[in-house]
Amino acid sequence: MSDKKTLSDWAALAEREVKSPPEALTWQTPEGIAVKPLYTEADLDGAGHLGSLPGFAPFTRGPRATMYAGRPWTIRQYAGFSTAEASNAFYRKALASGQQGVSVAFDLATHRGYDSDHPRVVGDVGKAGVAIDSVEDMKILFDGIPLEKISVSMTMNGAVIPILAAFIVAGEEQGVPRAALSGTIQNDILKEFMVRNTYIYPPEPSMRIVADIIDYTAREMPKFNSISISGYHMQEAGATLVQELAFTLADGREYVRAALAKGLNVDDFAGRLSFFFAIGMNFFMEAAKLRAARLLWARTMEAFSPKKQSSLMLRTHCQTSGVSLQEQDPYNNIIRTAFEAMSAVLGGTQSLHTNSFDEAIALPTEFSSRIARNTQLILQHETGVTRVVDPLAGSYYVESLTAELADKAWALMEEVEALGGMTKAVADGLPKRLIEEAATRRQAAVDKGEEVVVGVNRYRLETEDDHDILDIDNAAVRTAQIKRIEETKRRRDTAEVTAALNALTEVARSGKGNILEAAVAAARARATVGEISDAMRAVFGDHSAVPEVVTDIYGDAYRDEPELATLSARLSAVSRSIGRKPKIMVAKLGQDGHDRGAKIIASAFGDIGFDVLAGPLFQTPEEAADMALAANVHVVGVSSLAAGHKTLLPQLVETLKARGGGEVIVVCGGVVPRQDYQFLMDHGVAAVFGPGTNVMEAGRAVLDLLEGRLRN
Ligand code: DCA
Repeated sequence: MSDKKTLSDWAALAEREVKSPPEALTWQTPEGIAVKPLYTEADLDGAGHLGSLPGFAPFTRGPRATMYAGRPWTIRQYAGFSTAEASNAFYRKALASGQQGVSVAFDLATHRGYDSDHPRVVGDVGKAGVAIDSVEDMKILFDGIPLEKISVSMTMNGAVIPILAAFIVAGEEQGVPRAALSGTIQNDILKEFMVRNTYIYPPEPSMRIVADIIDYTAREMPKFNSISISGYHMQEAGATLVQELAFTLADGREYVRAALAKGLNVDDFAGRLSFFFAIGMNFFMEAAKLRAARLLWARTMEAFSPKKQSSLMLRTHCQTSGVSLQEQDPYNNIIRTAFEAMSAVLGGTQSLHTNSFDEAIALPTEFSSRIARNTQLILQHETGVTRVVDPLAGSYYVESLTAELADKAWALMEEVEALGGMTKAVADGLPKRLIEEAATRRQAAVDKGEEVVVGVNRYRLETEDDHDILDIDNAAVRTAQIKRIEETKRRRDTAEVTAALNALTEVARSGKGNILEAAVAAARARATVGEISDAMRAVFGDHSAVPEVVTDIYGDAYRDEPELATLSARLSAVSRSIGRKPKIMVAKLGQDGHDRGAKIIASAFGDIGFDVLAGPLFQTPEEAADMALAANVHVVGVSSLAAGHKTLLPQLVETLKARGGGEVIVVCGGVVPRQDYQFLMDHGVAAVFGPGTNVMEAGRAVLDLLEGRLRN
């Protein structure tokens, strides 16, 4: 019995097993990849990337020859909350327990270049990250952490200049010259305009800032990675893996061009460009994505004719997916994160953050952080995955996925090139639109149960247990920060500060000199983050985006479903009794720029038949109330993802009442812990939609409220 079986033999056998041709088992992924139930050698025909070795271009199999066998990836947990003191204590404890690098999460006030005493950021200070106002805070943040040994990553894009400047000065004052500082600054502004929204200035001056940082670090900080070109937030905003791959690498290409335009030599900076990807639940495809990313980056960089091999090398950090975390049955998140971490490691990441299981609802507690960290320690020490380089190589499926992802992403990168590069594509809105369409499509698939999420749309618990969450006393943090700002300002030499800030403004205005260099002098003189940001604002101005909403994606997915027809009929009845379509304003308050949820709601509610007004980002409660009243809306739906809800929602309700809008129904959705629902209801919020809410259900609930108002 040695006759060799063919694929047709297999197909016949498969058909007998499942009673339909095996093609029926093909899975169409959101990337447009048809994943078949079986891969064989035949699938590798034409896959040109095979046969390379790790450590050599194009680095598909990994940037280092020995990979984790020589040195495992860096366990780098992203963290930061409340004050510099509290975050410092957290880092020191984490480092003592096995963490290997630091990664700082800043609060949204800092991200957007506001000091903690600014009236626009009352609800944001210390909430979703640590509040940093000057070098004084930065020194406390790294107190007792030897900056010549521990590499520090800082997720900062908007206020990247004052933050990096403060870090450099904190190093200096710790006795570590900047040349010895190792770490990474995110400094990736293009994806901010696309998805994350923590920008400050318009795209053009923002690109100059990126290039100035690359220039400065190339000259002065040889161990520091000048940028972390990030796809993470694209996937979080709903991008497919092909979109994440293509737009991230296209962003990278744009930064290379910006640095070259400054007159830099490609080999002087390319080796210090780094990347950052999300790792979601599509296990093999995520690993293949990292392999494809390295392959494509080498191809992209070859066009710039570098001499050094390291200029072609893609090195990356990864973070497990935040959107894959669920509020319902949250211990499932530990399992999700472990699989995602394994996938990142099989893909060959250099550094990894594993999410804590409670991050779908609040900042991680010490307990949940420990489990997240231990997930990586167990991977490194107990599973044996570190022993062999790129163990998935040669898998028919994974190699085929690597090739297919690379081809599709390259085609999308070419589309971006045809538009004139990523800055132009971003201005044109193409990436944002494609990502928002993909996000809305996915939401409809989850709501309809086509995509199973355990504990959410299947196997849901009858009752959910309460879990401890970390709640920050935002008012206390703000008071402490304001006190330190006042002290810092009292002690400094005002004339020196003014001169340094004026010099910075002049560098920004004239286009001559390096912005970061000028900012380091200002930070040293104890100018605050807000003052340094304002010194550039004076020349560059603020960027403001016009919210756009995609249409007909959610509605199309539900077109043949009776649910939509029932809802639309109810909506028409309400419209008839009030003489117009019910109008809802979807609002974002404070500095929270996470707008995936708001965009999906605006888009889906529009498709259901509501008259939708999409509010701009960064409104104060007062501004949102004024806009809602001027537009005569029936409902304001606030989307809150950055923990500002307990401060901002009550202010909105109060302002509406005070200005004659007591009738307006206020609802809230997003990352709101159950523990806070009653507080919000007590402060006039009519309904709260937590994570995992089905949009159709939210639509029904809002109609219930409207009908209730009509009856009374
Ligand atoms: N054998 C010998 N040396 C090795 C090996 C090996 N197998 N693997 C790594 N190394 C070396 C590296 O060359 C590097 O030294 P170098 O900087 O002098 O070249 C050092 O060990 C550290 O390794 P690396 O892989 O660079 O890991 P990290 O320092 O953790 O940097 C990177 C990872 C992605 C490049 C960085 O940008 C980063 O940490 N990003 C984090 C971004 C982040 O946290 N974002 C928050 C959301």
